[in-house]
Amino acid sequence: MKALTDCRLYGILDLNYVARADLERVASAMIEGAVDLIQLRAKKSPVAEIVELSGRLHKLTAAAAIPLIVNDYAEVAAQVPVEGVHVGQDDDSIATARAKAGREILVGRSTHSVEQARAAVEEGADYIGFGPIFATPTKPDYPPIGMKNIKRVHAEVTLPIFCIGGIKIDNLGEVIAAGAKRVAIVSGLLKAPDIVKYAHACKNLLEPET
Ligand code: TZP
Ligand code: MG
Repeated sequence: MKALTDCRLYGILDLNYVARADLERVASAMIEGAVDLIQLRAKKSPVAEIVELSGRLHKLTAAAAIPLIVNDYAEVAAQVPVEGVHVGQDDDSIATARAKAGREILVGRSTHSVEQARAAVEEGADYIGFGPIFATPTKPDYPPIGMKNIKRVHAEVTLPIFCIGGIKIDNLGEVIAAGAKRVAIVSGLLKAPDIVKYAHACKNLLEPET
């Protein structure tokens, strides 16, 4: 399984953008495009459905040695051999997420400020999301935090940091120039006419890490 520290491009499969029937096709395209880890984000689905969908996805991600992370519901990790869960500021604590999974998993935390990023370290997160960098229809209620603190968060937090929110191939160069080493992309990837090409292009900008 790919180590988190080797991951630069985080692809998020959000069911607001992908039909359930297309899940495997889109995940395969992400994998072919060299996405390093994948999250299933299914905000409107009951846990039983997330269990079912993550089980389907895990067959593909495991074959490609790519970690699969489930958004919000750590209890899914007790039923499906996903590699991790991702929790937001209003979700379970890191400790609760680990307890619900009942086994060793990766736990990621969404953060929206340098202070929250530092708190996530204190709490024992394995990685953080940092954003939204730009305004995004995927998370419309969160004000964008901009690029100004990207350097600072990297100076103060040594966990893997995935900048997120409104990141597209067209602004990825700027985000990297502002200090980002890793990014998570939802709509940019999922709405791309050719996901494989789009992912490869993003990955090429992110590597090699210095
Ligand atoms: N957390 C902060 S911004 C965001 C999440 C889940 C959504 C990012 O989506 P997109 O479509 O890549 O802007
Ligand atoms: Mg959440």
